[in-house]
Amino acid sequence: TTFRTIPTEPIEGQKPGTSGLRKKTAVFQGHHYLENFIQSIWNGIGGVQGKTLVLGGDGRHFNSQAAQVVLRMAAASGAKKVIVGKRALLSTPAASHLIRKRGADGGIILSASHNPGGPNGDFGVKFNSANGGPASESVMARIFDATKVVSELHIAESQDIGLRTLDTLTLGDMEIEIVDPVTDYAALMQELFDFDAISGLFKSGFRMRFDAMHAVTGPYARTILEEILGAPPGTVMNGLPLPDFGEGHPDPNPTWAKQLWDEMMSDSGPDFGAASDGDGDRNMIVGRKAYVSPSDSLAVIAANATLVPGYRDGLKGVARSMPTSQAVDRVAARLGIDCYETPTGWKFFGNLLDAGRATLCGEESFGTGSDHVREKDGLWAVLFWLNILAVKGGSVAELLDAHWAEYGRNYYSRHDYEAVDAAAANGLMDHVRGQLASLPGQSFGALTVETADEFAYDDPVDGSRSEGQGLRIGFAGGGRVVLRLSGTGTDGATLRVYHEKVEEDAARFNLDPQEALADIIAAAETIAGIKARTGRDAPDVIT
Ligand code: VG1
Ligand code: CO
Repeated sequence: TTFRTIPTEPIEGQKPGTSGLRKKTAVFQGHHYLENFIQSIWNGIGGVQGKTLVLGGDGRHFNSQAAQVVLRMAAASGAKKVIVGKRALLSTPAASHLIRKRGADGGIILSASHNPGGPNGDFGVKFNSANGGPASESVMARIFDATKVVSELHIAESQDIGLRTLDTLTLGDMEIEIVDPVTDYAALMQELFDFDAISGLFKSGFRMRFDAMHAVTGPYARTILEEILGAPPGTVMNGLPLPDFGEGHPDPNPTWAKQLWDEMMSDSGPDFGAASDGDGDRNMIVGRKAYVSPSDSLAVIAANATLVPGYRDGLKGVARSMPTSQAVDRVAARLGIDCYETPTGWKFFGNLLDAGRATLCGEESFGTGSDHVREKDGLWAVLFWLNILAVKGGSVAELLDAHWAEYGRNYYSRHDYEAVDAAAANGLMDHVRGQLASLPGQSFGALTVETADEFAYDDPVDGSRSEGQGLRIGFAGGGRVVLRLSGTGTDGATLRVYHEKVEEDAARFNLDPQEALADIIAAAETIAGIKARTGRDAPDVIT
């Protein structure tokens, strides 16, 4: 094998966001774009000489070609071994598990997650550390610094490596082990959950639909739900991974998982519905005519965790991202365990999980997970719900009602304004930032502002500080508005406005969240001037 050193020049804008580097596919296919970034990862982490890496992706357009580049560049920089999923596929949680199980030094996940794929869609590269989780902010900063000075690429000259059969190959001195992407992950799920109880549930006639959205979870869901747990064939819909996700937007929410949503909202719908995103780390949970907001899902899982074998001994603590509703806080208070509030993005949970301070984590953006891996995990959350329902009996709606009766309901909704002019979005944030000092004490209708600040996080484990993590406005009675700009979009800016309101009156537990939150939504508009500044009458996506 010949190794070549190729001169290159830094490419501007290779700054990783909330979850790795995400750009239009065509940008990633540009001259040296991917190569520069991969080389910068190696350079930023002090090289890959002698290291073992895990590699896989969500199967989107350019996944296979990009995987070949990573293999050639790992070999040329002296990596000892790369463990790669067959056909270069691995869901994000499966990659996280594989890194941990094999004691690898890290991993590359080729994914733009919930963003659309295809030649006109998005591509992405994530780097995970030896704990299996997204690399910390400081590691990502070193990688970004490396992109600014990268001057040469090291790459092996070789034919494409065949990744279609389980095998162990070599490229130069580097070993390449091709593994089944599903096997180890399915075994982990079997350790955590009561598979007998869940298969009993399916035997009893319980009907489920799982929408894999033509993304990576198709093979995982078919193996686990249909083959191992005995759910009837056809339980998994859109189960064939496609490079463009069937021209869909692989984001499991009521807007993009419309087909599943419509089935679940019908009187004759299945008992239980779920969906996952491009790379398998998100989940949407929905019962017959009963949508479970991701924040509520986290709270319900926390409240019922000891019903599940892997969590029988209880939770060490819980953590949620700042914009996630405070429903889980009430459960933590009742359980007498700590509840941490972190910035958006899974990388902030890693230290809490590693230090044994938190067992469960969640985000309002359809992300739930635990210390079984270091990523959010879509199918894990689905199995958690199935396990709870199998033990408790009853419907999703009944489970939710019982939860609210016990803890109260945190009404919650996120409004997204996508592809907004970046200057206008920054102007809006500045406009709100400028009011933070004067907002407390002001009233908007019946609401009075109690607190207003820009969220900064002090990591209790390593002492690092992360500033500028979202503007938050707290009202008397526990209501909140949070505003932040997305770190995963690839078109202009995406404004996210998060609304929350606490309801303790049982007679008001079954309102439409948009109605229940109307005064909070109106206050956000008055404070931020969203319509005028974005030029939009309404959000693009409401979750
Ligand atoms: C979004 C979500 C965030 C999530 C991130 C990655 O980030 O809001 O909660 O961690 O996506 O998820 P942002 O910066 O666009 O709000 V995934 O499944 O796209 O890796
Ligand atoms: Co994802």
